Amino acid sequence: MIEEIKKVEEEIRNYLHELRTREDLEKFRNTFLVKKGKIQQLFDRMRELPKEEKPKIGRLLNDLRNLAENLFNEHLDKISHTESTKPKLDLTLPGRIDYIGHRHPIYQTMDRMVEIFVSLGFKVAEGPDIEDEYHNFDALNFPPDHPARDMQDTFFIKSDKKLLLRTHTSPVQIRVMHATKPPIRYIMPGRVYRNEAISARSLAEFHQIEGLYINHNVTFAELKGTMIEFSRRMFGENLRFRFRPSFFPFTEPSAELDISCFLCGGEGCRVCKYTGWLEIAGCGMVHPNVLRAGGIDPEEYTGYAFGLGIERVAMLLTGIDDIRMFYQNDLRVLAQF
Ligand code: 2NL
Repeated sequence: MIEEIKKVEEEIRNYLHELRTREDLEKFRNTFLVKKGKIQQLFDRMRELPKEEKPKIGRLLNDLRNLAENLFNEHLDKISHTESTKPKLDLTLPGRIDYIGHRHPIYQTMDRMVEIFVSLGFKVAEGPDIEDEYHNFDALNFPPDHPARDMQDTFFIKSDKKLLLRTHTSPVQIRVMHATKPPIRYIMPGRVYRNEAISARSLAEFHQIEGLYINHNVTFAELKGTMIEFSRRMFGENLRFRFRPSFFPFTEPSAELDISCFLCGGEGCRVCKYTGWLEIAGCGMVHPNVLRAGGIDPEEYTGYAFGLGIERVAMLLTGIDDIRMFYQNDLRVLAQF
């Protein structure tokens, strides 16, 4: 009998390491402390013992029961304590969805435009935001007294009268002309700067994409074909087109491209200001002076060029009617696109 009491005591002590959860504790109780448990079974067998042995065994069994009860209570306390200090985890709550961000609508628009021109055979070039007067104005056939050169229109770098923030991406085209021989077929997307009053329609920093194609016998018909194909892919198949005569110092002849309003189909609406037309690009045949400045002989080569404002296109495609909204970083606006 004493042997068996020792065995159960050992069992109880070995159990210690396994008492971690309420379930473990419940198993412990069911094994040792309930009416049919191992300790009570030993108590029951006291009946068979000779009278003299009963007090001794009785004491041993009481000690054994106390040991088991104390261990049970100790661990119950421990488990209750960790349960009450552990942060409550409610597995029925919906998960938190992290907002991981997305491309800005201006750059989504720019990416789409670049993608279309690349599919038409154009390569992409980039250049510095800080330019000199030569690349930004002189090489582009701006006369010395042209108003765009004025401090009112252009941001000059204070420390150096010759340096400025580029007012268009055209200086990159001059750099490409110097760096490569025709055929040249490049687009230049990028940020440009003009000293303008900020309003719903204009900002002092915005984005442009320009294109340039120079080869033997390039004609205005090819310019029209490229602009029309680009417009169909960007804005839709069922468009009508209008090339209106215009003027830029760097092209001759020059034109402005209108597409029929893709919102009202040309019927007239708020976006097209009830004209049925949307102005989307400027373009023309590269002026011979510009080709010469780029080291290309205008007797041998001709070329076309075009430019589009990216914010303007993004406004048409998103329906945002105040250009400042693109740069206020309000996610209630930007996350919609
Ligand atoms: C507009 C008009 C245009 C060009 C940009 C260009 C560049 C070189 C030579 C000739 Cl290097 N032209 N670029 C030509 C016509 C129009 O942009 O309204 N842009 C938003």
